[in-house]
Parts: sequence; C-alpha cells; structure tokens
Amino acid sequence: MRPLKIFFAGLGFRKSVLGTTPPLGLMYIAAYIRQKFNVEIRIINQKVNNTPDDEIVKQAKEFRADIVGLSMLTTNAYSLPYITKNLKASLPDALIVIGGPHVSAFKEKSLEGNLADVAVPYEGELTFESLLNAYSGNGDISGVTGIFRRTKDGIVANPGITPFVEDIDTLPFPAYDLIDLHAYWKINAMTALTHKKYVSFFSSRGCPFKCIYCHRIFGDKLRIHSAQRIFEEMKFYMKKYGVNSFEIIDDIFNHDKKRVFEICELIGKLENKVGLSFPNGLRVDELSDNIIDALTDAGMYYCSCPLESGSPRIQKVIGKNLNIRRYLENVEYTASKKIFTYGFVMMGFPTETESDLKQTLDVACQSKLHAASFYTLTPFPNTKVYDIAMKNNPEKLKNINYDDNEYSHMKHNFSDVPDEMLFYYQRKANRDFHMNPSRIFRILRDFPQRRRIPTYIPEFFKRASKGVFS
Ligand code: B12
Ligand code: SF4
Repeated sequence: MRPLKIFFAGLGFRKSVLGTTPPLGLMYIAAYIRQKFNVEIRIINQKVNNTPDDEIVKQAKEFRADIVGLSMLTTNAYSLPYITKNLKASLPDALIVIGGPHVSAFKEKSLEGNLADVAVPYEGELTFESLLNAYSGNGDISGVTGIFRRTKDGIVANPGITPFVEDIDTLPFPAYDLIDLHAYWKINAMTALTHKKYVSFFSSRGCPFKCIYCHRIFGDKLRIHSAQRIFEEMKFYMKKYGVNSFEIIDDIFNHDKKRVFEICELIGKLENKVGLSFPNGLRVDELSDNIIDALTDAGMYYCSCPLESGSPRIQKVIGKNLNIRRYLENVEYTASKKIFTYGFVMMGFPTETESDLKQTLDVACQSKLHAASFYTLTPFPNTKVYDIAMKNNPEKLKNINYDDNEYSHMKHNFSDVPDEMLFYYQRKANRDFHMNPSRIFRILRDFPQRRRIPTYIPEFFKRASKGVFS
C-alpha cells in the first residue's frame, strides 16, 4: 500500500540577525509518527533559505501530499491565508493541519481568515497520531480531543484538551535526518553564533512557574528527559553528524537540580569535549556555585539570564517571583567564569511605576551581565497578561501588529506611566548599561566568537547611543 505522504513546513522569513533554529516541533512529530504509521515525510523550514510561499506550495504539490502540516509562531502567521488558499487550489484533497505556538495562542481564531482544515494547539505528538488514526480510518476526525476543525457549519472546537506525553523519554529523538543540518551551521543560531556544529536540544517540557506573560504550550507540569537519555541523544548526534555543541532551549532546564548534576557528570564521559549554550535562559535564582561549576566544567560558554524586572513588587505582579539578590550573585559568579551572560529585561508591565522602572535600571546596571536587551512588554493571546491588558487597555491591545515582528521592534505601554517616561527609561537603560568600560572590556574578552564581534558593533552603538542622537 502507498505510504501516506505528509508534507511539513515551518513558516516565516528570516529578516533580521535573529537566529534560526531547526524546526524541532515538526521533527519530533515526524519521528514519533513514522514509528507508528506507513508514512513518507518531508520537512521544509521556510526560514533557512527564505523559500518563497509559492515554492512551498509547489513542493507540496510535487510531493503529492495527502496531509500538509504547517507550524508557525504568531509573528509568522501572516502567510497562512495565501499559502492555504494556494494549497487548496493545488491539492484539493489534502488535509491542511496547522500547529505550533501560534495555534496554542490563538486557538480556534487561528483558523479564521485562512483555509486550513484543522488546528492543533499545544503539544502535537499524541494528537497528530489520533488525527492520523481517524483520517486513515473512516476519515471522521470529530472524536479527536481538543482540536479545532472547519466544518460546513463553521469552526468547531472538539471537546477536551490535547493530551501531553507523560513520559517524554518514550519519544524518539527528533528527526534530524529529515533536515539539512549543515544549512543551519552556516547561518546565525539562536546563540548568535555561526559555524558551530550544533543541534538544538529540548531536554524538558512544561514549567511549574506561573509567569503571567508566558506561553502554555507544554503545560505547567515539568516533564524531563532523564540524564541517561540526554547522554544517549548527545552521543548519537556526535557520532552521526559530528556535532560538537548543544544549544539547549528548554524553558526551565535547571529546575531539577539533581538532574543537572547527573547530566554534567555524563557529559564529562563523552569522548570529546562539547560546548553548551542556553540562549533561552536558565532560571538564575535557582543556580548555585556548585551548579555553575558543574555546567562550566561540562562546557557552558553562553547563558541567557532572564531578569525581566528589578522591582520585587513587579516580580510579584508578573508571577515570576525571582529572587533578585540570588540573581545578581549567580550572574556575578557565572560571569566570573568568563561565561558570556546575556540579560533579558522587560519594561511596561501593568501597574509598573517610575520607581519600579528605576529599580530595574539599577539592578541591570549593577549586574555583571555582559550584554542585555531591554524590551517593552508585548502580550500574546492565551497568557494572563493578555487578559489583564484586554480588561485595562483593549484598544492598545487591538493595535498590536505581530506580523513579522520581533520584540526589539515592538513598543507598547501597558504600565501606569506615560509613554514618554517608559521609553525614556528604556533608552536610558540601554545607554547606561552598555556605556560601561568594564562591561565593554568583558564583552571583548569573553565573547565566544571574537572574530564576529565587528558584526555586532553597529547594534552595540545603536543601543549605547539611544537617546543621545534621537
Ligand atoms: C527556538 C525558539 C525560537 C526560534 C525559532 C523557532 C521556530 N520554530 O521557528 C527563534 C530564535 C527564531 C525565535 C524567535 C522568536 N520567538 Co521564539 N521561541 C523559541 C523557543 C525557545 C523554542 C521553540 C522550540 O523549538 N520548542 C520545542 C518544540 C518541540 O516545540 P514546538 O515548536 O512548540 O512544537 C510542539 C507544538 O507546538 C506542536 N506543533 C508545532 N508545530 C506543529 C505543527 C503541526 C501541524 C502540529 C499538529 C503540531 C505542531 O507540536 C510540537 C511537538 O510537541 C520557544 C519557547 C518554547 N518553549 O517552545 C520560543 C517561542 C516559540 N518564541 C516566541 C516568540 C514570541 C519569539 C519572538 C517574537 C521573540 C523575539 N526575539 O522577538 C521571535 C520571533 C521572530 C520572528 N519574527 O520570527 C514565543 C511564541 C509565542 C507565539 N504566540 O508565537 C515562544 C513560545 C516563547 C515565548 N516567549 O512565549 N524563537
Ligand atoms: S519560568 Fe519561564 S517557562 Fe516558567 S512560567 Fe516563567 S517564563 Fe514561563
């Protein structure tokens, strides 16, 4: 019997220096379903070569796809109307399924304005399996839990919540064999480095914290890969692809401290030394000198350190409850080991006052972070902060344009201070933080790829001179 042909595409163009990572979500689903069904799968990631929309449709048609699965962030969802319209014209019988962060955020609304048939929110493996069972059975998908589907009577939400995989060690390694990994080594990774032989690594799913701005893709229960599984997976990539670096993009890699030590110990047993980076951040107040030592010995060279706010009051408001003293101590210790530390800061939270903004500025400036980004809050649907903003500032919320955007370009004010004041503090934070001789010295000394420093000089001066010329 002819295998079921599944064409997966990650949507969105690569327009800025922002890194491009392998489409892990699609690769996990592909690896999972090919174990269970007679399928032929192709994966394309639009970002790698900025493949035009028409070319994606053409490739799906040439492949003669039975099912097309599209994955996207909200910022990349703008091409859905065009792509789905042309897919329907070229492959009228194919089932078009959409998933990924955008669908988890917009749920049934993600089917509005385009021609996709089904939307799968949250984790995809088990639901895609149920969908395939139903589709290749009698074709009736009305019993697939938690999905949204287009019917002749409109968009219908199937009851229930899409299920999570309980023991994620049962999942196969993501299907790196279905992408051209070398292509990713030639463009910026999330860690803002190139020419590293890296893979993106997702070693846990879910997070028990309750930050009000956070996505809920993987639920609020932490599910971890065991240290042994991580060791096996790393060995596999090293042997098969010659990988020497791991870009770990978990939401909360270091919450289970015992596991961190176990992983580091096993990494020490790998045949070759490897590099570890954490561009999506560690929970910094949960680090300790011992953990930092272990991670450094295991190869950590780059670590993002989300602060978000330096105000203890705002920490409570946003539900992050970061211990700021511990944050500062741990950043200092990490940086003292010459590990490049990158801070993420947000301004413009609901109820934020001038005094809160000043505290954030002070904490960021007194920290030993090497570099930092100072963003203004952008609420995404299906977060608590979105609901708050909807109650207090519905007009502002409606005006947010997510299309093709990134945080650096999104300027919103959901706080209690006037716009001029918020943006003044954002500029001042950029300036005061970066115009610091000791910081500049440490950037030059510790940046993991020194020869690439010149490519960042324009961005550095743009930030450091904020407000001086404009
Ligand atoms: C790596 C990453 C990136 C990469 C690109 C990722 C990509 N896939 O294209 C880069 C660095 C480019 C990036 C950029 C940005 N990112 Co980002 N990123 C991540 C991160 C840290 C990991 C993504 C990942 O690989 N996860 C692991 C895989 C396994 O999960 P997954 O892709 O979600 O897939 C699962 C499900 O979603 C589902 N699924 C996914 N696709 C499909 C498709 C089908 C058909 C089905 C059925 C199911 C399905 O099943 C998968 C397996 O269970 C996430 C945080 C997170 N925890 O996921 C944020 C995240 C995706 N990013 C986010 C944001 C906001 C951004 C930025 C705007 C931030 C910025 N810097 O300005 C920019 C966007 C820039 C732009 N214009 O494109 C948000 C997305 C919110 C939203 N509603 O879209 C997230 C969720 C983090 C957050 N802050 O809340 N990001
Ligand atoms: S700690 Fe990170 S992953 Fe967990 S809720 Fe907060 S922002 Fe989300």
